[in-house]
Amino acid sequence: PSAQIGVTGLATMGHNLARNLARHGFSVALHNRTQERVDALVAQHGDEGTFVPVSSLEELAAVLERPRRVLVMVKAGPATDAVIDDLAGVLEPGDIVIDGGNAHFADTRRREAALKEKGIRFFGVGVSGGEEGALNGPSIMPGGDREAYQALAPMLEAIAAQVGGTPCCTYIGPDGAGHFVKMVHNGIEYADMQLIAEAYDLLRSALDETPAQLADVFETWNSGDLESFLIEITVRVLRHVDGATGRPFVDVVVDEAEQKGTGLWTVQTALELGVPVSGIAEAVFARGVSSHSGQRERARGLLPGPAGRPHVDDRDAFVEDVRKALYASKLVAYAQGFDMMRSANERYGWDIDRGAVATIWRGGCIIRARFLDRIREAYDRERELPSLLFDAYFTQALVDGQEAWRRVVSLATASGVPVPGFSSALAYYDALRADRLPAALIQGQRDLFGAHTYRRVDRPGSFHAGWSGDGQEEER
Ligand code: 2AM
Repeated sequence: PSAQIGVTGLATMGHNLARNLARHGFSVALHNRTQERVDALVAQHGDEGTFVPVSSLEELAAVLERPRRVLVMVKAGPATDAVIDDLAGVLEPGDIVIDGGNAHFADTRRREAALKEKGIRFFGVGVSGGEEGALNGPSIMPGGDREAYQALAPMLEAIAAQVGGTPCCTYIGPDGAGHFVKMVHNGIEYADMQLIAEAYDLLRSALDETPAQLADVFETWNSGDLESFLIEITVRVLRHVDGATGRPFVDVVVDEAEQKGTGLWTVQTALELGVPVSGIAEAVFARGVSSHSGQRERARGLLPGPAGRPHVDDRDAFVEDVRKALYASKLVAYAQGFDMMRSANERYGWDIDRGAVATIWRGGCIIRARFLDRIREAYDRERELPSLLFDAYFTQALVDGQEAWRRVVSLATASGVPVPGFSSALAYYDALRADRLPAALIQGQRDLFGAHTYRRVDRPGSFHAGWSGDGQEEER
């Protein structure tokens, strides 16, 4: 028997991707460290396509068509390194190893370089959409050698989600570019979730309405610019009633948000690249604050704030203000995330096409949304657009929304409702558009205590002011 692709690592994601491949007519060799997973897949789903079970990596290499293609779906980290090492021992130059796990892009860059020395072509592939997506169509972000991609494209594009006949999979760039884009996707997801949560919190604080009633608000929003998977599931969560108590589900869940670390990676990377991703960072920090239960407990009885609900005269106008504030803040968060890709292109010599990324995020992944069509159009209009905020469509949304955004942040702040996502997005917006920033003062401070020099508005050069001595400015 022979197979067109092998999958090693048949836990949920590997299992479902293997089935997805088989359902699309590809013959799939199945391997797993413990044989039971192979046998179980064949027993339960063997009729869905052509599976070739194998019991060693040697056997896997023997049954695969050349160049061999092996999708590695084992635990991220040392396990992935171990399996890649073992594979390198049984593969030949020209073969392709694909890591479809949640690897850090720096690890992918390292692995790609190491395998290249052996002539093995390594792909780091971001796969978004969870279990369900893996089986029925994820968003796929492949990074690696462009020529090798030709040998993968038919398979990856077939199993990806499809939107209007376009697969949610496209070549992203060399080495770590695919996993980088997946990481940014997750960072944006953190920001989007935080902003939706702030909108809910404001509505809940200001209006005398139940979560189920507020679900109707989000449902209405879901028929406009905000239409997205995340708003859709927000409606479902808010409508959900706890079986045991009959209370709204959101009220029985402990309000401490957990995280697995991709938000952290995004922010760490952004700091290194020097890209201000305040929206993503605030979202990561907000989860952190929520989890500091000890400090929250003590603060609750100690630190004062305004009493009572935020005061709202016109309920419908307020709801519309919150919608606009959410949209504007979301726009900032996405603009910041896409800015990371621009910066990574410079740093790593990639050529990530941001319009193409928006296109493949329209389906299969967690942040899939109507909004991504607008982003794709923005990059169609100007491929090297420096910020999404400068695209005519989005600028208009900010013209229409900025007053509402300010009212919402003001009301929240005055009433003591925390809106770190909304307010930091607005601060970023105002900093970008400011005539003068107090950075000039900071430059003066730096020059005074450390002779770090400053530039002048009226002539070129670097200068150091005469803070001591004769007070004469000198050019440095
Ligand atoms: P297992 O079924 O034998 O545990 C997710 O944990 C997947 O990664 C599983 O398929 C698991 O195999 C595999 N895995 C984890 N650590 C591994 C390792 N060191 N070598 C090979 N496979 C590993």
